[in-house]
Amino acid sequence: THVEETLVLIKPDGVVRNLTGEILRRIEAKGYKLVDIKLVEADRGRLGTHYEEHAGKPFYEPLLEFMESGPSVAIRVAGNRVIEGFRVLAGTTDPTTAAAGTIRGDLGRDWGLAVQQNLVHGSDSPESAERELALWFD
Ligand code: DAT
Ligand code: MG
Repeated sequence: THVEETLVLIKPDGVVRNLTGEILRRIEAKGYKLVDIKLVEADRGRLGTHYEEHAGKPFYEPLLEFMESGPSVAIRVAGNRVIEGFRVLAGTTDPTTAAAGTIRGDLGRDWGLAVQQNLVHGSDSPESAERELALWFD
């Protein structure tokens, strides 16, 4: 086994739609452990750093505005190969075409909403996980 930690965010759309419990249920059902968890109203500084790889892209500003629109739940999650595994659980970025059985595929809404409203974030590599966990947790 290869135990890792990853940063999961339940984004403002997930919180406002009362899906926090359902998303946590899926993470725990998979066998992952919740190591730390908190509700956060992230400021622009933190969000800009979090999404710095996307700075300058057309969706960057709308993405930050959306992430500032309400609280997110930040979770430190531990588990065997959890970095890749959580992203499989989350499904692909666009909920429109995310596979059934995934968080985005089952719960994401395709009512002409922007792609950024895709319920969750998960770190995409060990380097990202280390950087993002340091950014969101002390
Ligand atoms: P992911 O969240 O699956 O890692 P990403 O890192 O490529 O995806 O992008 C970060 C977020 O930005 C993503 O969750 C939603 C938004 N986003 C990505 N591509 C987009 C696009 N083409 N149009 C609008 N929003 C987009
Ligand atoms: Mg990403």
